[in-house]
Amino acid sequence: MTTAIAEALSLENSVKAQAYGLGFDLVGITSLGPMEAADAFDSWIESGYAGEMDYLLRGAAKRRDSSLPVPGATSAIVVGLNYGGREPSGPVARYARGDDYHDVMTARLDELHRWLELEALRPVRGKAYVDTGPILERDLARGAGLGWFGKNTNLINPRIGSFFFIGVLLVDVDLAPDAPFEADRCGSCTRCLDACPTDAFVEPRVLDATKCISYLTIEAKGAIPPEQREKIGGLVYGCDICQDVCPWNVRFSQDIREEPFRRRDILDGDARAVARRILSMDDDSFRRDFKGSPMKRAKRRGLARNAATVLGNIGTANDVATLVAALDDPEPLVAEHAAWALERIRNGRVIELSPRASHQARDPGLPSAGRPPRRPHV
Ligand code: B12
Ligand code: SF4
Ligand code: SF4
Repeated sequence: MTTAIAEALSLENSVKAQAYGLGFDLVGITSLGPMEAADAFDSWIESGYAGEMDYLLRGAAKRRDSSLPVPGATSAIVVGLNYGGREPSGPVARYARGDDYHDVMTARLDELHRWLELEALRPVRGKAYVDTGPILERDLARGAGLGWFGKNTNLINPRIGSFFFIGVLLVDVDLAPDAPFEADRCGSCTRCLDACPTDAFVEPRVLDATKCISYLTIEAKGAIPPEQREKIGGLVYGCDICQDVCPWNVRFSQDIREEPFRRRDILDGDARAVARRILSMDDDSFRRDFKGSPMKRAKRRGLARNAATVLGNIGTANDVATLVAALDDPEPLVAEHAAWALERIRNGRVIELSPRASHQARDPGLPSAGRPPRRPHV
């Protein structure tokens, strides 16, 4: 058999063909062991950039060495799945507008695992991870040749940009690794660093997550620090700004091809419409409308907090009634952010006054500048 034919029939190539057949856009293989980014991860944690994401600390030893999460595993099959960078930007980051990517991708990686067992004719010890375990996924993906670390910290692939999820299947099968992606294709560009509204990059490839809007609107559980609220602008959940400006995305972003990632109807409309809808939800409607959505992570209280913040930034007098009702939210966190938003509108952020809105703005129950908010008189 010639080398070319042997290569074509190799297990590695069959694995890749199978993964592409399952719908993944990128596939590569890397070997497990100490991670190249281990030191960078340690100093990132020590600097406090992880904020309250304690789960990152708990699995730290395994993150430093990818052979530890699954005893006996020697290889990682790393995949990328495009989630549609060509979709217009909006109040909810693209990755979170449809069904939960963890579910979509884990099911396919499990299928790949079962296929590999049939192919290997033996039980294969392994586990699928999609943002669900103690591994440095971007580092593994770079090792498997999927792309380079952009200065915005995202993994960028020269063919599809950075709007893709990473998934990993760790297996106890020795697979020949692909060449790592060594080049840095950012060059002298600094667009992402310059565009970040919260100045969250300490230096290229180092993100102070505690300043990142994605962290503030998804991971942070308590109040958004008042000095950060204004910078959140119209973003209700997550942030795509440092990816939107990236020339690799401007040029190579893809359309959505996966139906599950299409935007849910509940997220139709502009930022004010989405924020008003979310702020008016009770626990039951939240559970119904966000069933199977990654946005569930923030819980109703987190999402309502974000929605109130957004209305404080871009709301008009037409949003006052929704905010006043939120002063009675069972969650004090939400009520406090609604009061902050009302105060902002009251203090001159009122942009336009429809006849109805001016009536609402005269509501004696509205908080006025310099005074704590009062409940509306019923
Ligand atoms: C914690 C986390 C976050 C945190 C922190 C993000 C961060 N940059 O660290 C927050 C909540 C802010 C976040 C936000 C987002 N996240 Co996130 N997140 C994670 C998670 C769970 C862990 C990441 C982690 O370990 N961070 C710690 C730092 C140290 O590592 P890192 O950024 O991964 O790697 C960098 C360092 O190692 C550094 N480095 C390596 N060697 C060296 C050497 C030197 C000298 C230096 C200076 C640096 C350096 O470069 C790497 C890349 O920049 C991963 C899933 C996973 N298990 O890996 C998803 C993950 C990284 N997130 C993802 C996504 C999609 C997002 C968002 C785009 C979502 C959104 N639209 O809101 C944003 C992007 C914000 C951004 N600019 O990074 C994807 C990224 C896909 C991709 N193509 O890169 C992942 C991989 C999830 C997934 N399975 O798809 N996320
Ligand atoms: S996701 Fe938004 S806030 Fe976070 S680093 Fe990128 S631009 Fe800045
Ligand atoms: S915007 Fe420029 S510097 Fe930032 S990740 Fe993209 S190419 Fe790199």
